[in-house]
Amino acid sequence: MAQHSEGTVTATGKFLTLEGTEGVGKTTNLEFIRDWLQDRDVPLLVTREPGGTPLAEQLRELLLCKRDEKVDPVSELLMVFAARAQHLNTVIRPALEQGTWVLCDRFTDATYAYQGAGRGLSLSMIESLEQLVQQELRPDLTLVLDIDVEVGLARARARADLDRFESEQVAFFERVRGGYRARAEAAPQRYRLVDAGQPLEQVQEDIGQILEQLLGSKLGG
Ligand code: T5A
Repeated sequence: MAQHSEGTVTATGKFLTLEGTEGVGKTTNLEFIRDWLQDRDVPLLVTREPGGTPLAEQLRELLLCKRDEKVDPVSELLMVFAARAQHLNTVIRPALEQGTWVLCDRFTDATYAYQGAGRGLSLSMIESLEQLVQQELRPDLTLVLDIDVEVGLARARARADLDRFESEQVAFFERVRGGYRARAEAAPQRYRLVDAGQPLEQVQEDIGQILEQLLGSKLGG
């Protein structure tokens, strides 16, 4: 169940999000979760943030590309939420309302972690935008893949050229990781922290167990 702007609760698909710092293995595990759910005939839409619509993907490019001009954190925050409004209202909400589950690679927890804990923007500023853009809609379940920052960055570096966020200093990612962990600890009914430093097989074993619980309706909204 997900709660909607009118305050009514309707039968909808479940809204799952996957989060974590750089190199944590989100893309790898998103594919695992997709296959796991599809094997059990769950109607599923897989999408990502920033992005998920043509306009939001353009905003993603603007956000990620390296540039000489320093990007103001509030400007960054507003671009993230501009992309989110488009994505939420044209893709995510309609899918959930049709009973389709949505699996999203990052969502607003990334904003709290990167723009909040990482850049130092105030919680109240982010909460105001979250309320404006999402009203009452929140994920039913958020998997936070957690890893030592240096290990994750080494994986990210080995994979591809670094984007604007990935080029930040280790201290920035330590704050981001702390932001994720604090949110997960504050609301254990919605979040599951997964040790992503383990061998991939064990990470996926842990994720599979969480999904079993979700399908058995022991988790989520
Ligand atoms: N952002 C986003 C914000 O600042 N605010 C916001 O509100 C939002 C929504 C782009 C950036 O946007 C910022 C945060 C981000 O910096 P992104 O593209 O989702 O977001 O970010 P990435 O971190 O680049 O995500 P990816 O999914 O592309 O990379 P990952 O998580 O690094 O995942 P993956 O699967 O490519 O894994 C990296 C490598 O590790 C290996 C994989 O094979 C791969 O080579 N690996 C493992 N190796 C050993 N053991 C394991 N258990 C492994 N798991 C994976």
